Amino acid sequence: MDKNKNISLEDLGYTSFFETERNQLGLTEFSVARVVSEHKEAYVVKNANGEFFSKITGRQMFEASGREDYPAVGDWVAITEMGEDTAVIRGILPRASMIKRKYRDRTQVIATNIDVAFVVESVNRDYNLNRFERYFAIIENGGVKPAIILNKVDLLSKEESAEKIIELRNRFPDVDIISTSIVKNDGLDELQSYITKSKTYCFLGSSGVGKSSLINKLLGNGAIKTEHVSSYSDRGKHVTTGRQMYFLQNGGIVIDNPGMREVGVADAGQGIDTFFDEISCAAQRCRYNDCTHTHEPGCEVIKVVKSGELDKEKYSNYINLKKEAEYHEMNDVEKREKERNFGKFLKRTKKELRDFGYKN
Ligand SMILES: Nc1nc2c(ncn2[C@@H]2O[C@H](COP(=O)(O)OP(=O)(O)O)[C@@H](O)[C@H]2O)c(=O)[nH]1
Ligand SMILES: [Mg+2]
Ligand SMILES: [Zn+2]
Repeated sequence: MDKNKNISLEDLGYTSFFETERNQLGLTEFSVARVVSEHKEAYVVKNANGEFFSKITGRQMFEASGREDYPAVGDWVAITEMGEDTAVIRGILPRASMIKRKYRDRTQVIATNIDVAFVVESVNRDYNLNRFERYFAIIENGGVKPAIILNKVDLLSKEESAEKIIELRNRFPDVDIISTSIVKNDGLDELQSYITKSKTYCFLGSSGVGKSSLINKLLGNGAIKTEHVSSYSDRGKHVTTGRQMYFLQNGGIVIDNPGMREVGVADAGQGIDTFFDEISCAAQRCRYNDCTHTHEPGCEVIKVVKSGELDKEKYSNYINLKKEAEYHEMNDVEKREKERNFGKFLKRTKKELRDFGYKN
């Protein structure tokens, strides 16, 4: 813990944005610290005085109405230091950005106050362009800049990986792409120099794509350091969520995440439109205001797909993501109505099929 004694709040990502908020909220009597890891009902927070094992106050827990009201990795919190390494969290400073996803009907905050989110995919297992877009939707929705890391390029020939990169460039012309291999040490310098001092970078992607391996390489000293987490283990069982912030030699701040199987875009309707801006632009010229861009006459979106200006895959993924977000936006009555209609539709179809002589 002592090794970080000289670190300043700015080194941890503190900016005038947070200072202004802190003053406006009258929190100047408290110290501020950044949440570096999340455990069961507890957090490790860090500031110039060191790291503190912290819990939130009962009152704050009482006031929290949803998951978003609890601290998350990346948050700036007002604390009361209770001793050399324990503290009480009094409140969360407003967030400059927040990445969240819908998971089993709940909203989960993945990380906050992020500058850039790297979406990592490896070239081998279930490589999928649509998944990138799913991540971009929640990233844009949170006010964060997305970037792509294409990892494990050692598993492809030079030609194959060049082809993959061209495909990515065509599909995502506005997103930075870095291709890497921890086996051949490819692209690691590029990644290192992409990361700048006092900015925060979040690594997202499925389990096994190499997020932790890449962060280990960036840390440059072997295994991911977890000693500050385990040093608290004598205080009871504090299960980590696996989200953890690391500080690089060059001053960059990175957050590792456990792999995610599902990336629900339910709350990210706005993010979908922002990311697919060429579609939203065309959509403004559609004949009908409530155009779903699937079958309507005078639909400008369908027109750009037909003309080849817009990638067909990209279009169909957009429609799918929008449907998913809209379904979640519907209230329960509407959902039941929709399901009932679908049930009727199935019944009708089955009857029609029977009338045609089908058995089922
Ligand atoms: N061939 C190859 N394997 C890699 C590369 N990066 C990571 N791996 C391996 O992929 C597996 C999963 O890596 P890990 O960092 O734990 O993935 P995470 O779940 O995204 O954190 C490990 O066995 C790594 O050694 C790479 O660039 N090339
Ligand atoms: Mg990992
Ligand atoms: Zn339309």
